[in-house]
Amino acid sequence: MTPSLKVAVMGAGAVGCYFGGMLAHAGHDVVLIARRQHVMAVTQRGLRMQTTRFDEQVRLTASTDVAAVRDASLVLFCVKSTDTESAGALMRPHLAASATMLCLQNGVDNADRLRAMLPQHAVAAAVVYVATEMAGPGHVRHHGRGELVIEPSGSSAAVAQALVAAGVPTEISDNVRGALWNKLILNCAYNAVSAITQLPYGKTVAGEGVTDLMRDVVAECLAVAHAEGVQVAGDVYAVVDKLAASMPAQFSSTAQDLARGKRSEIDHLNGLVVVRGQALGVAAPANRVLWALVKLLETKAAGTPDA
Ligand code: KPL
Repeated sequence: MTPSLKVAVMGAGAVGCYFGGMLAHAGHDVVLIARRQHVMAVTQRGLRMQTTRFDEQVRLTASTDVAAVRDASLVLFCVKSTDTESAGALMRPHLAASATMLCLQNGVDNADRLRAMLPQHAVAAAVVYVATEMAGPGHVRHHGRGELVIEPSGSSAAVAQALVAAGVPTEISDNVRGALWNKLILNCAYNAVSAITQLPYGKTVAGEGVTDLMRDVVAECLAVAHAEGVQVAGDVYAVVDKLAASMPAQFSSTAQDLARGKRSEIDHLNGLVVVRGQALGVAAPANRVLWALVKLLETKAAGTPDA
């Protein structure tokens, strides 16, 4: 039996609700920091966790007030990559000195950016593989997977033990940078295509020429990673080939953002590869096309002023 943790979830969207909910389901004391509608639903009925293993109303607390991080020994930092600095600044005055931040985010640089905001705190990167979505306020739906790879830090061993006991397969890795790039490449291959077409992965990979496009994206990403001196963990081509089969009904988080008219993380996915490639003299034309099209769709969703 692992000791009960006090956990705060900063940015309780689908990823935060799933992992925070799994810890609450296992008996840990969890508070979700989220928007009003979501907080009201969770306060009234608990969090509905419709997972591949159970469908239950999980009891936990929720607050719109970021000061609710104050008692947490573990903060699951799950905000979008676009909001890392602003969310870090909001949390900073309230955090306990001993709190550990675990960054459950897409992209490769969030933990470094949060560390720069919170130099006195322990911050660890995590690589997240999960298919989830918010089905409505206070209701998270899980379509599959749900494993984490985390960076070694002061409390990683205890955190990993609690996560594993809560049903979240968790590995501590000395090459989290390489694992983050592996995940980034997966996001670069899938997210924009699913967002532009508003199709789930199973349908995107069935499209003519799509797997060839994905291979071009992967090759460019690997060239940029190589130029950066990153040892990309694992066989990325094999991981990319298998993802659609492991979550065929999943829409990428970028697709979910665009469908809700929200700003996506594309600048931190294909956009990051283009920018880093440019700095290192590595061309990334397939990534550039995907990035530019998603940016255009974001602009369209935001509405253009009359000419
Ligand atoms: O991270 C994801 C995302 O959608 O951003 C994957 C793992 C690709 C799952 O959809």
